This record gives sequence, C-alpha cells and structure tokens, in this order.
Amino acid sequence: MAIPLKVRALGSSAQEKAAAEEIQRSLAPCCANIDPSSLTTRARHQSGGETVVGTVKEVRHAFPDLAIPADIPPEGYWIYSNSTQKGTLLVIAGADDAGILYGTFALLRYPDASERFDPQSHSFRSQPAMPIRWVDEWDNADGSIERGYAGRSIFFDSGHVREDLAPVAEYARLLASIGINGCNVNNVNNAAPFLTTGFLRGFARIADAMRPWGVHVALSVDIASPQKIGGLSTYDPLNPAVKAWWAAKVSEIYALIPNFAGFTVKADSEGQPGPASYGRTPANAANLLASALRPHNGVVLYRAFVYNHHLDWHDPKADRARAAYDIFHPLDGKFAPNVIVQTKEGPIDFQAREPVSPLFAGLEQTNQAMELQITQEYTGQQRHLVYLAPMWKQVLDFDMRAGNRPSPINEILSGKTFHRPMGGVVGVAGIGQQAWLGSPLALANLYAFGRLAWNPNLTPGQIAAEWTRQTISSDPDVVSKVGKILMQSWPAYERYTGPLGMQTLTDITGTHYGPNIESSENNGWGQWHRADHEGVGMDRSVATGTGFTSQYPPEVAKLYESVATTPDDLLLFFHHLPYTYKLHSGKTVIQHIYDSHYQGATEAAQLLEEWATLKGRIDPALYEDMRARLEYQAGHAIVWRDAIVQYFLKLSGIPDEQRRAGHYPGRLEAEAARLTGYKIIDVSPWEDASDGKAVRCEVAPCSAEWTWQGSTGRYNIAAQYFDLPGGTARFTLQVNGHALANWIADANLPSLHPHGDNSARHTVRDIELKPGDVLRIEATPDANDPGALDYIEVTAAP
Ligand code: GCW
Repeated sequence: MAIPLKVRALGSSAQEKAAAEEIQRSLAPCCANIDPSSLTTRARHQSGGETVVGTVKEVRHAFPDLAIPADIPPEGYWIYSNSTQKGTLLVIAGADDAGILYGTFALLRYPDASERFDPQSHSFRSQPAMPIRWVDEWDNADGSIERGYAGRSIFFDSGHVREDLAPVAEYARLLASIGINGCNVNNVNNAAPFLTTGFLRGFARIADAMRPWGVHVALSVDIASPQKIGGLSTYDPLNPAVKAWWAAKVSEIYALIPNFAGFTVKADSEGQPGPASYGRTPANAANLLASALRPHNGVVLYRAFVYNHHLDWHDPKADRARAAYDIFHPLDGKFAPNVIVQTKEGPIDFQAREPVSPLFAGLEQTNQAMELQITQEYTGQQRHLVYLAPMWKQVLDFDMRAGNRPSPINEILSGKTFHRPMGGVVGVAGIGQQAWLGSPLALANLYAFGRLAWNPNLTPGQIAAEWTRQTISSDPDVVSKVGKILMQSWPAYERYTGPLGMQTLTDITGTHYGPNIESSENNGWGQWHRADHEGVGMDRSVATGTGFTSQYPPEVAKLYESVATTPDDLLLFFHHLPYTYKLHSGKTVIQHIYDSHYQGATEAAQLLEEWATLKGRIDPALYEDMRARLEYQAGHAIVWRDAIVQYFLKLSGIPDEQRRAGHYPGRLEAEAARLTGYKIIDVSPWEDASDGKAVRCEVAPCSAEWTWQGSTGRYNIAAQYFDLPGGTARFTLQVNGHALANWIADANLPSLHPHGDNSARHTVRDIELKPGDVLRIEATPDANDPGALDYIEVTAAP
C-alpha cells in the first residue's frame, strides 16, 4: 500500500509530531548498506495525496465528510485510506495522542497494510484490550540491574540519572511501537533513595524523554520512605503524619512530572519493609499511597508477591504457592479504586512452567494486573533462546471457570469478567545498554509482550512472524524458519530443565541459571520439589497435601486435586508421586525425566541446525551472533540434561530403559586421564559435572591425556570445561602432539567455582582417529580461571 509522501500533523502535540516523523522516517530511503528488498519498512511512497495524523476530534474538524466511528475508546485508532485521481488520502485518527502513535506503528507494522483495510469503509481500527500495559525495570541507582542480562542501566549510573538520555527516548519509541504506555523505571527492591528531590528532578528528565512516545513514567517506592528519607519516626500507613508526607511527596512529583503514572510497591517481601511491621494489611499500605495519588489520577500497582521466605521446610503443610491468595483474597473489596493488585503469572516465581496463580479468580472486587517476566531470569538469562510468548499465551487463555463460567485470564485482566474499570499486564523487561536485551532474538519476547497486551487473541506464531518480518527479513522462508525456531524454544527449554511442573530445577539460592537440584530443598524459600528416593513432587492437594488446590474455583480445583486429571505437564507441581507412577503418556515418571531431558537437549541442538539453514539469507553479523549463542545453548542443554538425569538416576536407583543415563559412550573423563599439573576436584553440586568430578590446573601449564582405544574413523571431539569469570584460561586440543584447536575461556558466565553455570563445551569436528592416538588437552590458567576440565567426548562424525 502506498503512503503519500506529504505528511501532515493536524495538531501540535509532541506525540503527533513523533507520529508524523515516524512515518517520514519509514519513507526515507534508508539503510544504505542493507539490501532494501529485505526490509519490511522499505520506502513505499507516493508523491500525490497526503498522509494526515490527528486526533479523532481534529480529523473530524478537518475532514467533516469522513465517517469516523463514534466509539473509539481511549488509545484506540482508526485508519482510513482512499485513492482518487487527485491521489491518496491516508488518515490516522487516534482517540487521543497515544492512539495516533499506535495507529501509526500499526500501519507501518505490515508490509502490505492494504490487506487490513475493509473494502467498504476503506478503513481499519483497533483498540487495546487492557489499559495497563507497562514494563517494569529493576534498575538500581548505581546502574546495575537486578536480573538484567544486557549490561548496565540506560537510566542510572553511580547514584544519579544519566546525563545522556538518548537511549531512553529510543526505548520509549520501541515501547510505543508495541503499544506499551507505562514504564516503571527503578527496582522494586531498595527504592527509598529514588524519592529524594535530586532524583525526582532526574526522573523529570526521563519523563520528558519518554513523553513524546506516550510512555508514562512510574516509580517503585519503599513503603518505609517516610522514615528512611523523610525524617519521620514511623511509616505506619495509618499514621496521619505518614499520610501527609506521602501527599506532599506525590505533589512534588506531579509538579515535576505532570503525566506521572504512579507507584509500584513491593512490601513485606524478601526483606523489603511493609505494613506488617505495624500489624497493617497490604490494603492499608496500598490505600495510603492511592489517596495521595488519586487527586492527580495516579495509580498504585501493589505487588501480590508477598510471602514468607523463612518457611518451615519440615512442615508438610507449608506452601509458598499459597501465600498470595492467603494474604490478598481476604482483602478483596478493600482496595481503593486506583489500586491495582499486580500478581505474578504463577504462584511461585517465573519458573519454566507453573499453573496460573489462583489469585486472579480470587479478587473479584479489585483491579488486577498480571506480572510477566521478559528478562529470562529462570529461563536461560538470554544466553538460551526461549521465546516466551507460547507460555504467556497459555496463561492468558487459561480458563479459571470463576463462578463456573468461562473466565479466561485475559478477560479477568481486561476487567470484563468481574466488571472492573482497570487492569492489565506488566512485563519485567530488564533492558540494558547491550542491545536492549543482550541477545537479538530475545527481543521477540519484548515485542510479543506488547502485542499480547494489546491483543491477547493474537497467536504466538503470528507475533513471531510479525516480529521477524520487521526485524530480520521479509523473505517468507526466513520468516517461517525463524518462527519455527522461536516456537520450538520454550518446549525444548522446559524439557531439558524441569519438566512435569517440577519448576526450573536451577540454582535457586544463587544465580537462577545452571542446574542445582537440591538448592530448592531444606531452606525457607519454599521452591520445593520434595525429591527423595521414592518419588518427587509437592503434594498440594486438599486431601493429603497443603490444600493449595482449594484456592482455585471449583472446576479447576477439582482438576488439580486429582492425580488422574492433573495434566502431565503440571503433575509434580500438584502431587508427590513415586518414580514408578505411570503418566497419561503411559511412561513412568522416572522414564519421562530421562526421556524429556534427552529430547530437550536434542531439540536444542536442532535449533542450531535450523539456524544454520539461514546462512547467507540474513544479515551476516546477526547470523554469526545467534549461531554462536545457539551453539553454546546446545552445549549447555547437555549440561542440564546430564545433571538432572544422573541426579535422578542416583536418587531413584531406577535405570533408564534406554540405557543412556549414566552411560556415556565416547566420554573420557578428565579425572581418569594422565594428568600433569591438574588436580582432581569434587564439583558442587555434584550433578553439574560428569560423575561429580573434574580437574583444575594447580601447576601451569596443565595437561590431560588419553589414549584412543576406539576404532579408526572420523570423529567430533567435544571438550567440556569450566569457563570461570575473572580470567581467561587458554585451552588446546592436540592429537599426537598436533594442535587441532585453541580457544580461550572468555565467556561471561556466572559463579566463581566450577559449576553447571559455567560448564561450557568446545567442539572440534571431523577429526581422523585411530587406535593408539594420543588425545591431549593443554590448559593455561589465568587469574581466577583455573582452566578446569570435566571430560572430552568423542562421537562419530555425521
Ligand atoms: O524472582 C525474584 C527475583 C528477585 C526479584 C523478586 C521480585 C526484584 O529473584 O530478584 O526482586 O523476584 O519479583 O520481587
């Protein structure tokens, strides 16, 4: 469809100007070094006619003959295009300034927007499904980012708002293009310093940078601020001086930021202070802030992520999953109209799979938002490709059967189910200075978040295709291949980490990255899976367990109460079962654990193979960047697979029917090698190393040597080593004294000791070997990286 070159904004608001400029930008002959035919937003212009942007009101005034629908709700848009001999008239009419922006990006989103126009009215329209569509950043004042995997903050540095806010404006543009209207810029932890006057002035600059893109700034606040920074002796939410302090603080904020959105609160959670210190409820605290914000039309997003992280793990009835409902359900109806209770999508914490939090059906007289996590804290931290849209879509579509009626989560959030005026979704984004999310394909998650917030009826596949067309290439084969890779990634990740609803099985007291199965147990954090010699899973039934299932509306409660009706993929979230229990699939639990991990690791390797077919068809730098990432992921999926499989093999004592678990043909352990300078060590947790042991270099240079006893042939040789931070050890692989490969361990991986977090793989392909050949790894440690080695593995070259 042709977009007339002449672009006119009817009004003068910053958003209208931004919209008009955005259209012009898409028309400009762009991107000189890229093949223009590969671009979706390519120059498609037409000299006759004009493109007009404005609010519905402005457009009505300028074009009284146009039949603009009367019922376009806030932030919605209507786009009209008609060609006559005089040229094309293209009109983007927004219900308001934000609607103009969203209409503009919608027009530019499609390579051929003409398909979207209704031939009768020459128009199309859209509106957001829910009013709250925010991202939360967990940026700290010092510029670090909690659970961020893309470098440092674009907002803060060394206790201040950064001078250069150009990236903030760019981020707001990115957010506007996917319909996001709010950005909470600071971490929910340690928020007190942000309310000082100096900081607020900085926030005003952030708000200025985001305003042209319709993104409203919000702040996380510490409920103890009146005491911590306000000089009061208390922060009791019912104390009049505390109330007055908040009212004054909020007025100060609005004087600086007239379009300020509101506050996000984490209180009585993971060490943050809260109303419980005064015997008050979350409603007391939320309403305190709400009354200060109400005169200015601000809102409070009060997080339901409130739980005791010193739970008694000996108590079979204790259950962290119960906490949000137990605390918030009794408060239903007690929250002020401008409070929104913000609940994580699952009852625990962004695991690879969880059931939907029952609280969504437990608050009928309260506004609600769902918190999703875009930054991949428990899902591979952007080092693994995990497209989360399919997970979110399942959550948004899940039917709670509240009142025994259809009540999908997305309709609860949009306010439809319980007739609430406000609600929505909040995505914890974690963007940073390194290409927003660090890994290029991770941006599909940010895109999908915005698109689902706007329209939860879109499918993850559609969204993947939209994103790929706009970001990578419009070549249909590329679009379908990238879509396929994205769609396979979450199921694969779930399989090689924690299937059957066991949660991610990661290092939950540490990095949340590599495998560490027992870290979930014997502590008060409550992410228990209760694996023992006989069986695994948390019994959350009413009959014999924690009673968590009773928090769901009756039909769903019944489904999860019974082992027979609980879906396999959540079985161990709800039930403790013997390893020999037979799933709906017909497999035993233990065999499923083995099989799914082997399948997941195979699928991870396939992601790489599929990506390889894109060589020469996409931007070479992008190709190589993702290729290296997917190669790493395929190797790390093997670390995950082996950790979980050998752990459960040992614990259960039940062999793998397919004899893979504990049998690694072609694997030559470092601890069984002829070692020079290397010392054998126990790795902790033991399951993170093959057979629990590895070697570390004590007297450099170090070497490990094996004599090949297999048959003559061509082989791939993989070296599994530990790439520790704080140094770049060097490795060489030799056969009979000839160096075949050199590499340095310079990846940036977590944990300071050899661990699944930093276990990495280097593969050398297609090497000729014959019996008696000497295979040798040489390592030179560097600073804090001792060149630790787990094994080498020799497999027949395909
Ligand atoms: O997922 C956990 C994270 C914490 C986070 C907390 C929360 C901001 O590990 O880093 O703190 O949730 O959501 O409050």
